[in-house]
Amino acid sequence: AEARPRVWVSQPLFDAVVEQLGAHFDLVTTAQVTAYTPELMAERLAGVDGALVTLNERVGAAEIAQAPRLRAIANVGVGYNNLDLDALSKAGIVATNTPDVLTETTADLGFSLLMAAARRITESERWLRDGRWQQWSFKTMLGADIHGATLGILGMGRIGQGIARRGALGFGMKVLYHNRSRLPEAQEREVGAQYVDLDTLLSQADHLVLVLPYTPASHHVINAAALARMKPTATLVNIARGGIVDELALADALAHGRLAAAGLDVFEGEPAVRPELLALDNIVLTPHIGSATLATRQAMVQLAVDNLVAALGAGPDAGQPPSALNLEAIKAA
Ligand code: 8YV
Repeated sequence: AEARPRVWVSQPLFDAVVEQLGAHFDLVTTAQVTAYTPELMAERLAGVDGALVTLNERVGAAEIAQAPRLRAIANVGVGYNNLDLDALSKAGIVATNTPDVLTETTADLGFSLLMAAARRITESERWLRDGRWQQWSFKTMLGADIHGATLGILGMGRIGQGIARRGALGFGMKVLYHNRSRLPEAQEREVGAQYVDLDTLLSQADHLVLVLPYTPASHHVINAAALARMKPTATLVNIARGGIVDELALADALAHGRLAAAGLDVFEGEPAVRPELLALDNIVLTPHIGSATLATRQAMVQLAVDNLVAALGAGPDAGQPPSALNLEAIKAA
């Protein structure tokens, strides 16, 4: 019999999914690693035909060069800045991600962070638990309104549109957005958002949510100059990738009253979080849980598995993974 493809799974998965993978592949599992070095990644990828990876696992040209058997990388997550798509395409390796299944869950978390930051919920709770609530007062923990405010969204993909709908339909917000490309008018109407340039977005938003992919072009888009354009009463929420924000500039703006509050689910050096951010009270910090509900995580892993099975030539979608990122680029390479 022909040897079954070998597949490396980088993180412990749900049992039902492991069983499905086991039906098609010989599985290689390894202990969880916080930060892979390129050497260790290369070692993990060296003898396998496919891999199921997360945002922690960087797959670049150096790693691929040492993985002659590798034919497919299934990324669990919609963002794939951990993958060097060019290098993968040149090497003929199919890369896939997990869009759609996490859209609404991640939009929920974005809105939660916005509300928690603007209404100072976690700060209030710390204060209460510290025993500092001596008496009710008119001026205790005054926050900013969500309803009726102007919501700015930077990045208008699926998740951005989910945030826009929540703001426009649920909270009566005026929704402005900026994106690499403008949405068709009908779609703008459907999500209730209006296109503006970046400068207008920064200066008019009462609350700004970042939901754009992390690329060289979006590195530190929110830097000191961008923060200076924002209202001092504004809230900033980042549910995209940490590197989009200059965290030291953000900490400085929050510490000196140039920005009211922030909610961050992602960090430049995660899982490490800068002490400058941890020191602030007007910030809500969550450990990259945007897609973290049981149903959504299961759906993401299932989609990654379906992709991997198809990419390695098995199952009903053989050769046509449901969310491949580079089939065209491989053909062109
Ligand atoms: C994932 C995410 O938890 O989808 C993304 O882009 O950041 C999260 O949903 C993460 O990517 C897991 O690999």
